[in-house]
Amino acid sequence: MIVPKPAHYEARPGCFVLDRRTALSADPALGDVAAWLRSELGPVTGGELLPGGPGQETITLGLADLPPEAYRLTVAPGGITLEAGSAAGAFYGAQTLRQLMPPAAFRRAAASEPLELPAAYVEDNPRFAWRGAILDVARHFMTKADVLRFIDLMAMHKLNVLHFHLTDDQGWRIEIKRYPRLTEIGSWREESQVGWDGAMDGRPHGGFYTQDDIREIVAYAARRHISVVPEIDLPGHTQSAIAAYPELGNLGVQIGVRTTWGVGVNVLNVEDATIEFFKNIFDEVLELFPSPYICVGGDECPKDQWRASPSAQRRIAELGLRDEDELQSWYIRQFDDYLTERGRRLVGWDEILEGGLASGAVVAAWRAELGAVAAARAGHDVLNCTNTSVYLDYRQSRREDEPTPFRTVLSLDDVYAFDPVPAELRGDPAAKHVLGAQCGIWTELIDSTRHVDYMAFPRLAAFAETVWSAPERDLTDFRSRLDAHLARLSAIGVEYRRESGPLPWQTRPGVPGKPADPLEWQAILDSWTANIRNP
Ligand code: TNX
Repeated sequence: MIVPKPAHYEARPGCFVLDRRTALSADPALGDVAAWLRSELGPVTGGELLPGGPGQETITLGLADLPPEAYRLTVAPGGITLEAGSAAGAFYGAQTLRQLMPPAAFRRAAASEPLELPAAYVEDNPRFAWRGAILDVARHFMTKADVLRFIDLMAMHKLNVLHFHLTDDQGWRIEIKRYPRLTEIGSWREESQVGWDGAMDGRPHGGFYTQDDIREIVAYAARRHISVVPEIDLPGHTQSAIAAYPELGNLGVQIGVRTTWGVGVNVLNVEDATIEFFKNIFDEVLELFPSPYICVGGDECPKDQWRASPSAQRRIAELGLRDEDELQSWYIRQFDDYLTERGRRLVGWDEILEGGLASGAVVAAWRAELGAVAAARAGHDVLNCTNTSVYLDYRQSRREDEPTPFRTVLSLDDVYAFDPVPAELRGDPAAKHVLGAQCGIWTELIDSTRHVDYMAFPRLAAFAETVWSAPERDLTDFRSRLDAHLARLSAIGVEYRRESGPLPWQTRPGVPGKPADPLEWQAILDSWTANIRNP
């Protein structure tokens, strides 16, 4: 019934009936969790869930000597007891408690049926400390309200890190006071590519979060025990910044915010002033995001412009570097030093391994499982973001009526089969470097929250189980629990993908998809293998 599957679940006789007279009392240290439960359940029960008197049926929240994210939940006919190692554990226990209720408990209105919870005893503790989702709001902007809704959905699945991809070639989404043109110019593009045959939609797209919006998102997430790791991608994926401040680029000419997808050639130049500029950006970013981890991207930086640039070549000579790859590595190190001095840890995509890296850096490994294996063996902490297992922008089936398909098929069952510890590392002491995993919602082809729902659910539920639950997999058991879970998602209003019947999905009929060509895909994987194995 519960997703992700708890470590231990035991059904017991009888049930607890939640109604408007139910009381709630909590250890003062768990006040926020109690407030969250009251705000979620109040509209459903019609009651206030205040601390009760003797004899009143009560939900009791308390602390116990358990690991911080662990909890113990006892549901009995006469009362509910939730004990946890910390507020985080209590929050996860409260999520489980909610899942013991009927789907009507996920609506924001009084339930018309009695809210019966089957008596049970649950013990739970996550397998990994880092349970993330990457949300790309750069390719397509997502409103603040939709981001908050997504955070709630993450919390429901016991995920605890939002990797917030805030900047890319196609849009700059975070207000930086010192450089207002980043959002004035960089947050809008003239139009967007819609499929893979060169068609454009002919209408502007944009949006950004003010610093107050960001503070709100961070605080909202924190109350749900989710930390927000911002990503300011560099030195590639920066065309929107270069459009706003052409002096950051290599060409010295005015270019626009990018309107097409794929890896862009317009990358930052290597001037001191440019590095200073981005450090100034990070000064503001660090003020907004208390996370100890800050992502500087580092992925997909084509070196063409550096090869052609006299000043980049001068820099290579001055620093005695071998080539442009070492220049990229030097670039990342500037930000590694900057972040380390400020007590933060750099996170970067696995390309940052090429050319050497400071040991405190965390590698977000995305290129098949190769990146994760290489990073862990090199002694770096790893976030496993294996694209072939957990990139939820990839198509879900070969059906003709799927939305514009992208890359290879990644079905619900494929995601469920993922293990954050790559097969090659099992039994290897380097496996301890795997902090956890992150699923990816990249939005080149996902232009609305409805579409995010369709791509993320229910695959995100399968992903959540891979990071929270024990490594053993039982697909039949997962799928039977998922049936109950889909009823909850429906009650919330999540437009998840259904496996049968017509796919309710066609925002843009007639956009041809690019068929996933297995040979082309294999060629990409082969080139990564060559790069990662022999850097
Ligand atoms: C690769 S993941 C990218 C993203 C794309 C994604 C599409 C990574 C470091 N780079 O820029 O959006 O593939 O699946």
